[in-house]
Amino acid sequence: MRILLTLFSIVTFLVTPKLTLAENIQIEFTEYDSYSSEVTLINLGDSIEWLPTNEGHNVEFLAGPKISALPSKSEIDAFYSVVFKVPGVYLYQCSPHGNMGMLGLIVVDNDFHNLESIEKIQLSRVASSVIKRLIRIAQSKANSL
Ligand SMILES: [Cu+2]
Repeated sequence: MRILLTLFSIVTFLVTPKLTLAENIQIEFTEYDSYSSEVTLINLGDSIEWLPTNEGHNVEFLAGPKISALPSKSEIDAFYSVVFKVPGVYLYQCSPHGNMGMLGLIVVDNDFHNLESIEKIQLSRVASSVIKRLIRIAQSKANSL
């Protein structure tokens, strides 16, 4: 009987499709005028929540795979949540601190097809060098998946 049960559970394990449930990732505003996660790789359908754990920050999307359908800008010091339904690379900044390098990159489904449009964005010198660094991190994270 025990053998049958074991066999049954092995077979069940083998035939059950792997369920990938949508994840919810949290990013905090830090006291160093930065996001707690600068580069975030997620799957299609996952959501990201930005927590106003430090004052004076928000989330403003600068680029994404569908420029016409970028998430709206969040209020300063407000909780913010976005579900990502289009694969690609998204760039966002904190409106008051973007020029100082408070930026974040999100890659949905490991899809870098619109990376060029992100590299072309004209920002301050500090912001541009931060974006270059974030892109390098994203690519090395993607390669190690
Ligand atoms: Cu800020």
